[in-house]
Amino acid sequence: MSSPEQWTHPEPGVGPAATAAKPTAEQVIAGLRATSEGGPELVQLLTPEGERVPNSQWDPYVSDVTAEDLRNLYRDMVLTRRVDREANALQRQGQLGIWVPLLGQEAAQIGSGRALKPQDMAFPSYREHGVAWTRGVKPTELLGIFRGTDHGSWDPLANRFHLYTIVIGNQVLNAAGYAMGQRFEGKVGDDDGEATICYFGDGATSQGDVHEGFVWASVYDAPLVFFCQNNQWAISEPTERQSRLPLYQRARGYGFPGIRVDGNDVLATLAVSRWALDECRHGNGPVLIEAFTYRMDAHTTTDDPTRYRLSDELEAWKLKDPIERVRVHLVRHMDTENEFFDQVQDESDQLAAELREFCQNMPEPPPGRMFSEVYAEGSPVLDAQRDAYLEYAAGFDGGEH
Ligand SMILES: Cc1ncc(C[n+]2csc(CCOP(=O)(O)OP(=O)(O)O)c2C)c(N)n1
Ligand SMILES: [Mg+2]
Repeated sequence: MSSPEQWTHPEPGVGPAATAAKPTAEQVIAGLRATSEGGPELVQLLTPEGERVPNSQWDPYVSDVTAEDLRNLYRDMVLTRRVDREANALQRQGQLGIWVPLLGQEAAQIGSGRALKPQDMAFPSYREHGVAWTRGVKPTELLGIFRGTDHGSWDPLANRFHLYTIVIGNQVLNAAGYAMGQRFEGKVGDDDGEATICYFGDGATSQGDVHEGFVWASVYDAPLVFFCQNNQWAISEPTERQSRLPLYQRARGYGFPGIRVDGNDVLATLAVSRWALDECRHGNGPVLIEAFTYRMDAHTTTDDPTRYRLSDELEAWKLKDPIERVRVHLVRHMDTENEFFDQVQDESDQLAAELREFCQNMPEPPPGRMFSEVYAEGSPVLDAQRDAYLEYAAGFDGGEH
């Protein structure tokens, strides 16, 4: 009989084939528990206890990071978390239709987002509020999507940050096409080259779109960093239901490098993302990064994770909190005083107050907007539908319902 270990990560030629083994209940639980371990291949520069791990391969990519820079990364993560918590509360108060929490994924998003250069392009899924922050998208600009009043109110080209994509994995095709364009237009090849980064989840790796994106990007050497945030869950499905191999190892089958980084370590994520983006901008793409992290809250505000996962798993991951380890490191090793932490706290209070104020006073969109904002130009059929709808809507009090 295969051991739980073999069942979870079978090696070729060792033990029975994974597909032939029917797991026992104990093996299933052992497999689920394996989610808390990143394995020996995990790149980590800052331990959960806030200690720096020297690493000759990856240190050069963050050797320029000063205490001031690390404080800024800390600030980015705290503000991002605060926006997330506030928006979550606003949904509970009926101000938003739904919210998608990023709690726990701050380091994966800030580390990779801050590795981007201004000319790079990013394609998010729907949880990338931290990456949005690094691309200069205002937190208030995210709210319309979750209130159901728009599909995102930022300019994707100006921010170099595409609109959110709810259809799982679809943005991987968009990003592959975009990155192929960067290649065809000669925008790769040196330090000033362009690169694209595409965010998706562990569950998305089971989608055909992601496979197709991997194939196209690979055979056209597209400058594309596939950034998979393995937060261990796809709603209620654990990663063990997506793959028999650690996800980063899938890259090998497509012919490009794959690497697993501690997604709760902002420094390691920054280092690995800088390397991957650099490879891409010099023409050596694509690259797959698996950021090993954990979704500490529900999938969305419509989900109740207590129905499908054990609370001790969450407790174990709390000890690996992405923000706490940086805080400890700053205090112990970088002479950071309480004054700095208080200041970041004040700033986050202010940001939360602004978000609340904005959300509570968001104007209702005019009834005709759904017709004017979808197509570049109208059509006789659409115009007729709009006119009929506006006439119907005008029959109600105030003409708005
Ligand atoms: C094509 C498609 N199928 C199903 C869904 C429903 N759905 C929304 S999120 C989700 C799970 C995604 O999990 P993962 O890729 O791990 O991303 P995470 O939400 O954990 O960030 C599913 C199945 C969808 N949005 N699109
Ligand atoms: Mg997931």
